[in-house]
Amino acid sequence: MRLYTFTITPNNRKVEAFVKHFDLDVDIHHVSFKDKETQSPEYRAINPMGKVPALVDGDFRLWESNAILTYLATKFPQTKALPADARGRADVDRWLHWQSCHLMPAMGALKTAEEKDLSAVTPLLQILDQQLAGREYLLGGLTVADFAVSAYLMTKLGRQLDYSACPNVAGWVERMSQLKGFAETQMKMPPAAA
Ligand SMILES: N[C@@H](CCC(=O)N[C@@H](CS)C(=O)NCC(=O)O)C(=O)O
Repeated sequence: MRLYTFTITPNNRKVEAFVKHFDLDVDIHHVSFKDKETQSPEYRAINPMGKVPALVDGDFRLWESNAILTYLATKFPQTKALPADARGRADVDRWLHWQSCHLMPAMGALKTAEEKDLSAVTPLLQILDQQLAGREYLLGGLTVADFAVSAYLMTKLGRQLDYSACPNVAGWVERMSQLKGFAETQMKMPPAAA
């Protein structure tokens, strides 16, 4: 199984962190944007969107980071990162969709807005904070949803948000950052030029 990735973005880091956290038998390939690798016909045959991440498992080619997360959790049940019962699975799906339909656009808007308008992000953090009250992870035990959502709050922008009104989120992001997978995918800033 081979994962095509580019660690620095949250959609990639969430999957790479999952693989590393559970030491999954997955070959990690960092694509070269400099060489326009994702635009090559070979890569487009894997992901016609020309984006990362993507996963190749034999003749199966999968793209969309959250689909990759649930596929890996299904293929490697020892991770216990995807509940098998209908409600548990639906709960995970809820947070995966919430991340891609709500959190990602709200964070994306922050990047492009001239005036940083937090009005879209603040209510989302409050909802997350309520969910995390009394829980170590989003659904109690560690699931793929924790990887998908927390990766967005570990970006440079995510780390700059004000968490004073949502201490449960702050504690959870800190716990997630310390997990092996996220610690190993921490991007180091290059040393400042002399
Ligand atoms: N919804 C997709 C988003 C994939 C995506 O936009 N990947 C970006 C990096 S986060 C990418 O490959 N950008 C390079 C490009 O568009 O050329 C997912 O979750 O996998």
